[in-house]
Amino acid sequence: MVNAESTAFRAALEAVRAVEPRIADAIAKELTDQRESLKLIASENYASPAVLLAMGNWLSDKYAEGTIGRRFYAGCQNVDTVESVAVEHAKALFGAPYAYVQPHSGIDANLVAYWAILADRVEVPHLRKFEKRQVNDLSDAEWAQLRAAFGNQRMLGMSLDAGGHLTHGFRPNISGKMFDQRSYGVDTATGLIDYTALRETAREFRPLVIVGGYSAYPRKVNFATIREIADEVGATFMVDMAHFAGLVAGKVFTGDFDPVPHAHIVTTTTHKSLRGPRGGAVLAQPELADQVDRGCPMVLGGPLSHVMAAKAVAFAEARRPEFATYARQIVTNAQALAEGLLSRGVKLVSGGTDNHLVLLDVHPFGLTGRQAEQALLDSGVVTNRNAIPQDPNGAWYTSGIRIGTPALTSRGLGAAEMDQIAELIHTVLTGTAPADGSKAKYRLDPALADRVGKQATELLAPFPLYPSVDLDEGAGAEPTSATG
Ligand code: DSN
Repeated sequence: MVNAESTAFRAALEAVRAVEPRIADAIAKELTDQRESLKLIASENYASPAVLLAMGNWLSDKYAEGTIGRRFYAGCQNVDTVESVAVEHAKALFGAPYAYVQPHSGIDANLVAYWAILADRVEVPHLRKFEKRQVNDLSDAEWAQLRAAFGNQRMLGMSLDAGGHLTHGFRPNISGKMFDQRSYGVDTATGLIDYTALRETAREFRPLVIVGGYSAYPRKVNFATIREIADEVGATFMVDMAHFAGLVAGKVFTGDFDPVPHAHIVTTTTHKSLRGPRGGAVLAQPELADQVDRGCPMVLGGPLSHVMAAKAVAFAEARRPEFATYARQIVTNAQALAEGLLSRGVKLVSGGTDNHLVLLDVHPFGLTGRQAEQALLDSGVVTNRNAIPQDPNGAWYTSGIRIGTPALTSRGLGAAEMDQIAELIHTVLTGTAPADGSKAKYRLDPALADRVGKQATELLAPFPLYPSVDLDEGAGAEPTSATG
């Protein structure tokens, strides 16, 4: 007998194939590729079949701009139910007084939060002068004028090379245009956040907003300390917990390391360590709730009601005790991976990890991050390059490789497999050499890459991905885990 999940996905693909077979094929191929890939990208995961299936339906057909019970469209009663259930789960999961589950992504969540903070703290005059211009056409001087109109507001965020995110006030992102930004970073000797320097910068710079959180910092953050600094200088404290939301939900980060009781406002994505659908969310203290509620249509387009349904399912899953076990295992695995790399002589930023990610410094191998990333990919190991503190190779070529354990932990891999993965990574990095004086080209013996690729496949074999989903002939196994 074919199980229900296989039946559901097969039926969906059949319906798609009848209209555009290339799309059905690409969807099916993505499952094959994900199953075969040793996925170490720190920001990716595998959502459960229940989460995935909650998205493929007619909730997508409904416009629901506005908020629960106060929409710009009629007939939103079912969207109200979906959004209310998602909010109820999010509040309970994170112990937050208020939750907003409409953001389509982490960037959207951050923009909602920034506008909420500005609206709460600053009188924003009408920007008639710039109305007809494309924002990208404005010169730096004009941006400075715009900021002056906003009250020349300042943001203090973690520097990109220390692990901060583009949306924390950096040039290529709108946040770097909206705010006059300054960065805090890490102590060069330890690789840990320098809270003393952060405090000094905050005292001198007097930011409106301090942003905590990161996308490539391998340690826990003391949010109680940063809140104390924010209070001292009168800043609003925002935390972007996109990367580690699963560790907060799973109660790995508690007390001073849980951002929710310490920050005025917390943003997140729902698809990384939290293992939900691709999307975002905002948690806030009550004084900011009214402004965050205006996120759509102030900042966001119509809510993706089908994705909010999937968020509700994912939050419900994360409230189960097994999710806490999963979250702890993510960290156990990251620490095992770090140990395995350190014992083979690989240099790690900060010398280890407290969370879901490990940041390798590949400079001692004579490689850039870009060369290392591509050589690993050739060998079936999927990672991404990342800047490291004071990176001599900049943000494009970089000197780091960021690896994370949320996805492989979802598949069921444990500490023993992490040590084997460390061996594979070390083998590839020692077997790769730069070529032609280039920061991108490299030499890697194809036989070595092939051998490592086969070992990666063997390593994954006992841990099938979505075992309950069989798109072909077989029946598929009965669901046994979050990924089915
Ligand atoms: N793209 C995400 C990451 O990989 O960290 C953050 O936006």
